[in-house]
Amino acid sequence: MFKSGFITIIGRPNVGKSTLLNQVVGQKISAISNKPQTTRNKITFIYTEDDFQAVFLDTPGIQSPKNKLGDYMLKTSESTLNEVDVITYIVDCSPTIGKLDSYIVNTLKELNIKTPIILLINKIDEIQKENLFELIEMYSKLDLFTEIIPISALKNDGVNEYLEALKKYLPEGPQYYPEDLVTDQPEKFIVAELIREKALRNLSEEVPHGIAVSIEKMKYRDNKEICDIEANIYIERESHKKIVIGKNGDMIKKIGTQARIEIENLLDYKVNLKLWVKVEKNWREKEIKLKNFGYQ
Ligand code: GDP
Ligand code: MG
Ligand code: K
Repeated sequence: MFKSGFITIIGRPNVGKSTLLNQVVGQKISAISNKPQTTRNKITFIYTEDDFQAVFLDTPGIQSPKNKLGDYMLKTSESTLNEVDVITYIVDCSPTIGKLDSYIVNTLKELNIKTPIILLINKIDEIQKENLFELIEMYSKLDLFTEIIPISALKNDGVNEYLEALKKYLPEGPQYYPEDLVTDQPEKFIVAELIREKALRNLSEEVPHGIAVSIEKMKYRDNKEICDIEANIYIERESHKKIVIGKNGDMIKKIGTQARIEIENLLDYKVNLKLWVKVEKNWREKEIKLKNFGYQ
């Protein structure tokens, strides 16, 4: 019997959702950084074994909506909860349940969701065993989860147990995607995510989330193993331009080099990457921009 189905991953920013998904599909697709809001829209990852296929939606972290982007992120997360076969809720090893997690827990309770919820307690590489038992007890008391599995997404610890559990709760179903496909996102989008990740990683807190990347050109040269890519990095303030470009262009070069290496790995092509920095005030507030950037 073949099993298949859709899984949504929820959790507040930075608990390790993207890291887990990348670990599962074994390829870097979703942008990972230590800044929240790195993941802006639904990304589909596909994991296939002989007898099951799991299709994951990497949703943005749930948070209280502050502007249109936040609002959009919130809606995407909640709307998927009732349509999927399994909900995976990730928390980290914080000793108490914080504000955002309380909000998520309450939302799940209020919506009275019938979907099985697997709780993953992530980053167990950062705590002692004794503390882990206390955490498991604290979460069991909520009486909300079908399974509670401690993992370290980073160290690939417990990820197989998670996949086994998933398989249990997936219904009988068809293989939706070819077995060698790991994502249904267009290449351009993945390339933009990689560049955005490198930008976020290298820039200090001064240029937080007011960054978007659009791929202006992506073209494979005929008969040559080179792909020419041109991308714009959008920032919100003129004053940020200096920071992103850096002294003598050092910062933008660093971002470009790091991104190029990963894109080359991903595409298996030599890449000629050109980056430009553009100021676009308040792009977060403009629905139209969200559409342009492919967020809707
Ligand atoms: P997301 O916002 O939930 O998608 O979180 P990310 O996957 O982007 O991870 C946020 C940060 O947590 C990154 O710096 C990761 O390297 C780190 N992280 C993720 N999983 C683990 C883990 O199992 N252990 C530790 N120590 N760090 C982790
Ligand atoms: Mg993420
Ligand atoms: K993140």
